[in-house]
Amino acid sequence: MTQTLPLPERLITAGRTLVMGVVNVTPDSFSDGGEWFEPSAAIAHGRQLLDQGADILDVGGESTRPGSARVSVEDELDRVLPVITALSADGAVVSVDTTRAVVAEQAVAAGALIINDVSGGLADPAMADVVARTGVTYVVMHWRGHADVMDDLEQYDDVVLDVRAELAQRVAALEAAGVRRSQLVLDPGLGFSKSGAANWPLLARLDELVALGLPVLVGASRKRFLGHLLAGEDGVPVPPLARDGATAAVSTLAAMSGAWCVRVHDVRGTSDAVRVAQAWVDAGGTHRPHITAD
Ligand code: PMM
Repeated sequence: MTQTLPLPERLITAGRTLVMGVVNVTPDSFSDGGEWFEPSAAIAHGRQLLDQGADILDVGGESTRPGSARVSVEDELDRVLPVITALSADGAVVSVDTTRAVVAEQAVAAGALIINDVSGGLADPAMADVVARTGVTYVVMHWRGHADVMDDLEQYDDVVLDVRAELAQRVAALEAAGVRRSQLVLDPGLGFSKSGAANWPLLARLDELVALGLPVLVGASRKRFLGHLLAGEDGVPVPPLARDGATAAVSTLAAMSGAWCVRVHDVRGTSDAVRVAQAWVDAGGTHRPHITAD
């Protein structure tokens, strides 16, 4: 049986890995903090990302930067709703990056077609019900705790097997709560309770996650482990804006490994990267299937 997410036809039939462009409406995101904080600037930024080839726009109002404090529900709603309303009205496929059920529900009412929950439903017990009732696509990311504690929750026996098992548990719990399997997308949660080295096996063995039979989203963009990889002899990580080449390289390899979608800040580079990967595959290069599953 082929799985089809509840998304517009043009995304289902794209025939390549999709590109999700990040629209952070926050004053303190780790990689583009504050640049698009005003709703009007965030809306303009979203439109620019669409022009650059984004298939999905991911609108978030709460920073997940390691160590950051939570924002209030009211502030989060004030940040994301005007942006989601405007971009959805343009015809964009919008996802809301939130761990809160009330924010997710209002975002869907404002036009969001995807709930992107970095906690995979663990942060808010009411989330599963919102996902079940709205019937939208739901990104289940691997997560062990909020930003203030996540760096202390990094113990794994085998990071790939542990992340896969914990995601499978989330899928079972969500299905038991009435969520349909065909709504679900999995995400290894790069950088979330994972130190630099732990991120590489999750990428190199992405096929083990893809083998669970659900679409997989990869969010490597500008993350710390790429900054460390590119550090000079002094060992100082390169800054977030200098990580876009590495991000595009990860996008290419993730696409070749069966990723359904990649979440990035620099849409232009990754939009090119996923097209290169698809041309390679179309010309007979080795690949693993994306989107569809048995
Ligand atoms: N990473 C961040 C935020 N949201 N969502 C998903 N599904 N996967 C991720 O890896 C992810 C995410 C943190 O990055 P940002 O501060 O640049 O948005």
